Amino acid sequence: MARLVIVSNRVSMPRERLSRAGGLAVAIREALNQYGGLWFGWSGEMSATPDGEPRKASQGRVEFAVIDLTPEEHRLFYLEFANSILWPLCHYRLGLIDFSRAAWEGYLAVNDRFADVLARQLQPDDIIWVHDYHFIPMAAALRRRGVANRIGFFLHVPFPAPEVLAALPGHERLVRDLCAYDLVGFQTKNDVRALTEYILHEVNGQVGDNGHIAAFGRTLQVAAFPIGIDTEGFAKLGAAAADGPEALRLRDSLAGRSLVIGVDRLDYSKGIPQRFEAFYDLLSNNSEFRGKVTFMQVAPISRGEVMQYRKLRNELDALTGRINGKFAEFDWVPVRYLNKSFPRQHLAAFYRVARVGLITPLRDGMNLVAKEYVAAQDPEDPGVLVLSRFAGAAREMGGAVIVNPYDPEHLAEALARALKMPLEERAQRWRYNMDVLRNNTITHWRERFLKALNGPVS
Ligand code: GDG
Repeated sequence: MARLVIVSNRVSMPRERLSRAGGLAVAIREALNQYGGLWFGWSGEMSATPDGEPRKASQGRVEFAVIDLTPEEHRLFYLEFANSILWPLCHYRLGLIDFSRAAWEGYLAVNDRFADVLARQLQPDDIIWVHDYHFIPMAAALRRRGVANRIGFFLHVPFPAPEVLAALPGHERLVRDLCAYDLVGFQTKNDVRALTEYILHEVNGQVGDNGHIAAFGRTLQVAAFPIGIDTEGFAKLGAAAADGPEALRLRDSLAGRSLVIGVDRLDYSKGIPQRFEAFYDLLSNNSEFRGKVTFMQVAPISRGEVMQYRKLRNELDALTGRINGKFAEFDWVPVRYLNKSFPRQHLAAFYRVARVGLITPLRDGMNLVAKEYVAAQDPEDPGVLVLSRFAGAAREMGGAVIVNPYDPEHLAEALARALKMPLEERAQRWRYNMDVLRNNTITHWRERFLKALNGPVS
């Protein structure tokens, strides 16, 4: 069988805990654990001179090869182009984009340097699977170095609609480079439509049946591969955590109150301030919930070096103070705001105890937390998922209460409805969602993608 080579910005090495990990690292590690192969990317570290050879490690059937970024590459490629330009662009936040040509050139240069190092590691029949927005130009950079292997790309974040993408100087080059892949995978059909509309209307390319694209002198396939989780694994984690020490401590501390939970990297795409506002509205307009509901937001700090993220942190500190200052009683604090990460087992316990999972991103490629929340529930007495229509997961989770996160009053009403929902309806909605999760696990996702990547492109 051909070797699988995975490329992603951040590689988490064998001994690294996935405690602060985002969705991508969780998904890749679960995929590689089952299949084996090579994981290549950035070490997460910086060194003054660019390294020509990667540092290697291995664990079981998985090999790891990483290189450092120079401080300047880290600034231009990672902090500026990836996280202050592409990330807001893909999340429809044009006002937050801070474009510079130096960042764009730094992004292309890092893709070239990574392609140089990777090209020397490759064997002719390797299947290469590149992940996410950091490395959109990777296939084109590899092709320039004579790499003829099959190369697939999966975008974990949303692909912006053509009018939004067009705000990026260099958008045509970016899409041309994207067309150097054999297969481009997105989270949802919406994202597929955004690319095909761009191909049709911006560059006069052709889009055939079954997602075949002809553009820039190449043919490739584009399709939706909604990412899943290890459903049974997470369900077991939830069941095992139900009577574990964290669940007991948490239940004890709630003293019979209902728990609403949010878990997100501290990121402006996740709609956390809007969620806090909604909880404020719930308590303001419904005195019946005062003293009866606790909202716990787990939000580990992410990309703390980027200014927008520091601003968000200040905003949430202020909101927490405002809500608790106004409503807290000597024996009840309405908001528990935790700027730290927890082991997965603890998260599973928190999900299991929570009556409502409140997941309200303003835009999200998929949102794995929504899926994990559902999987961790007690089948006999499940909680309710309240989910933003702008999360990719909303396309699958038909049993969720779907909300518009931009409307705090409507969010507060949905929250009230979820808190009062009778067992029969909760169980029915949960069964629907759980069936979806069982039919589209992380394994299905990986296998569907790799099958399509191995298949012929006509
Ligand atoms: C990107 C896309 C897409 C969170 N806090 C802790 C912790 N986590 C874990 C969660 C979950 C993951 O991190 C977060 O995944 P999401 O999907 O919610 O969000 P992103 O990080 O933005 O991921 C997203 C995803 O890629 C996959 O394609 O769904 O749309 O933005 O697994 O459980 N894990 C631990 N402690 C924490 O405190 N251990």
